[in-house]
Amino acid sequence: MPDFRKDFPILDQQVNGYPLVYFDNAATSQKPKVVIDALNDYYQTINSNIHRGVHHLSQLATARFEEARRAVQQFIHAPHAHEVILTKGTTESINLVASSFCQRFLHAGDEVVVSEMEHHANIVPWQLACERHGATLRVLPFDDRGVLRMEELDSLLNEKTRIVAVNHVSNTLGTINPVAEIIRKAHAKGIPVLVDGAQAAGHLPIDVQALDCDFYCFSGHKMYAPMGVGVLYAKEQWLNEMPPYQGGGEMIKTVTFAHTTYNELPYKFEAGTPSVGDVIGLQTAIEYINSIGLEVIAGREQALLEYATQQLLQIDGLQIVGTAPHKSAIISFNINKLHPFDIGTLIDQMGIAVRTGHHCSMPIMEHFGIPGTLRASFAFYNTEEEIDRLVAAVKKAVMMLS
Ligand code: 7TS
Repeated sequence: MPDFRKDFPILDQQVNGYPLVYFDNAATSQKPKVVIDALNDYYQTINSNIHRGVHHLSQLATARFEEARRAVQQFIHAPHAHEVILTKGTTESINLVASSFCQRFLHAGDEVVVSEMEHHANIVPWQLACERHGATLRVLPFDDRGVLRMEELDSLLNEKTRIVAVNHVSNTLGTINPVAEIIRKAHAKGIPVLVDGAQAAGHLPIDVQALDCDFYCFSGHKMYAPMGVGVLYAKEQWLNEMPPYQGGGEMIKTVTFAHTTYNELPYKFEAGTPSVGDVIGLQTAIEYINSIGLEVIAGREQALLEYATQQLLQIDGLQIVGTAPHKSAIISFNINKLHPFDIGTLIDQMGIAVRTGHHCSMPIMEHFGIPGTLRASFAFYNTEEEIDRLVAAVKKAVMMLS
């Protein structure tokens, strides 16, 4: 196995006198040097606004931007490049659909279905839309392992349901959800489905045609790309029927004070100057992932998940929150009644970065009747030795707090 760690300069540092152990990859992944270099190159050689200039740099930047869009298209197996809308991130992608799709298709008395294990970014935009249009939010529950209660989906989907929005992988429970089955069931009733792929992109292969999803959203920064760029894939048919999300430059064809006509896809949904350098960085991240191979990344992460699960369960009183049979490399846990924040603070003193709290999924905390969890989330560049250090540090923290 090659030493992937050397690709990530940030990992080689001390925190509080210890070598850094970075286990907060579900919040954001670290960036390989090739991505950092791509940003530098962009700003040092071709930085320019795109789609508007006749001049040399603008043409180069525009070409690179559109090349990056095609790289994303291939990465998710989208039929057309104009079905790839470049956004700021998952949150913006979901808000775009919740705003624009609902403006056209959601009416008083209608329903929107989400699951009980969504990130707030896949709850609140739908609540806002439901409030605006007089619709109701319905919830597909999960069981105590963190597995969706699929048997309840059929009765939840009815003639009032306008859209289903569900995550591919839960950022808190780690559950990999049966999104293909959800899509099949929804489509059988003529209902479109949005998939929040924030925790799937860069970890699982994504094929939007095989899934047949209507919308797929993800963030670059969780898959080794810079912050500030994300993706909304949407079927052309929906994008044509949806009104624009934001108004401004680039999204128009003609403007008069009496009447404005809109640009073609994808530009109709890309108002204003995009984060060009970050988009190019996203392409570099995709090339980096492809150079390693998603199957290698996924295999490494599954091995880390198994090892960490076994080792953590050796700790007295430790309970894993989220024990679905199909999981991504995310482990939420609690120890007796100790507060996650206290343990997280103590192990930070030993150089270990984990997340504590509700992880922007308060309904999951409510389900289990807990204020929060500790969450260790792994990337392929993490190691078994780092997991050993986590286990030792948690044991030490528990002793100090007990
Ligand atoms: N959906 C899921 C499933 C997520 O995990 C996140 C971010 C988002 C949406 C929002 O993504 P953003 O890039 O637009 O912010 N999740 C986390 C996390 O687990 N810890 O910090 C951010």
